[in-house]
Amino acid sequence: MFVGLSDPLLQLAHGERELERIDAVLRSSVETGDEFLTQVASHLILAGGKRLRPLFSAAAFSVMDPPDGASDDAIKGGVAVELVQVGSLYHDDVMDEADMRRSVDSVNARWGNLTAILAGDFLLAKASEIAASLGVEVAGLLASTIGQLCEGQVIELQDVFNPGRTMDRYLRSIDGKTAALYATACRIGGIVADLPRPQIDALTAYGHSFGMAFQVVDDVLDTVATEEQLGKPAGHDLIEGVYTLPVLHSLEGPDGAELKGLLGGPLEPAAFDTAIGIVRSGDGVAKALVTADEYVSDAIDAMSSFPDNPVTSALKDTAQLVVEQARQITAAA
Ligand code: GRG
Repeated sequence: MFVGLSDPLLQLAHGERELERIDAVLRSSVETGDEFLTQVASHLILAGGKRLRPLFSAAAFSVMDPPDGASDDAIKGGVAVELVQVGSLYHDDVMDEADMRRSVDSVNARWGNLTAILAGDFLLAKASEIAASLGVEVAGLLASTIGQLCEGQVIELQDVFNPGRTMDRYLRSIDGKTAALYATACRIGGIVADLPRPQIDALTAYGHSFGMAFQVVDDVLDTVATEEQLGKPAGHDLIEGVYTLPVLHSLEGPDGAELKGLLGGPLEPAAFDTAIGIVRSGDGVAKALVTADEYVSDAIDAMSSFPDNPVTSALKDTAQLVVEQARQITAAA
């Protein structure tokens, strides 16, 4: 999913080289004396992933376009963020009993829940170790971000199978579970570049708004995209009782009462087809995409205090692409 979203960052002068550096540090960070733990901890890292968050750390470092690109510390900071991302996916797949991730078996499907939880913990520990090597501020920031991820996930959990879920609680949940990590990826790049505080805050604001747009679009795509496009089963959120923005808008639409009658508990296959049909055919998807557009505008505005250069253009282009891709997939669905 989100094919090509990293392209603007990879097309920068140092982009491909920075991706290679990120991958090398990422792989070596999960090598242990225990062959089995190394295999399990590397599983999703080797399976793929866009590495968007570490690429953001590198780009944030380079926002004034230094000739040599990102420093080793910026790469390490990005790797710490990616390890949190991957660790949270291990845990998320246990919670959701998911079988597939990054188009391969999930860790829990291959080795069981206990191994997946422990390996996820191990990835968080490695992330913390790397963050600590970058100083107290980065270590504290990463720790509080892990806390925000958990808070966002807990808000979501409390609202499972609740058709009365409010948009405010939906937004608070995605703020914690997704936007916080993008904000931190950008912030770490700015911190290790020793940028002035207002610039670090502007990068953080960019990452936060980008992350909000990203998750809204991720939720739209779960509703409209195919299993092949997603690399995991489609309509998963609805099945799991996670009612996201397109569903919440549809509940307020003309077929809202019928949809509400179907939701609130596990769905039989026929009821699932009806429910997802209502969401796809109404204006809930379009309304959610308007919200995503607003966050993209906020992300671009946050970059306005920086000079025009290839790095700032690439960050703005990446934000634009999130919603453009979603509109293309939605139009073709
Ligand atoms: C253990 C840190 C920790 C947290 C526990 C399980 C949990 C609380 C949080 C999970 C939050 C979660 C899974 C959010 C979804 C984030 C998301 C949009 C993932 C997909 O990101 P992409 O599309 O995936 O960037 P790739 O594979 O490219 O990295």
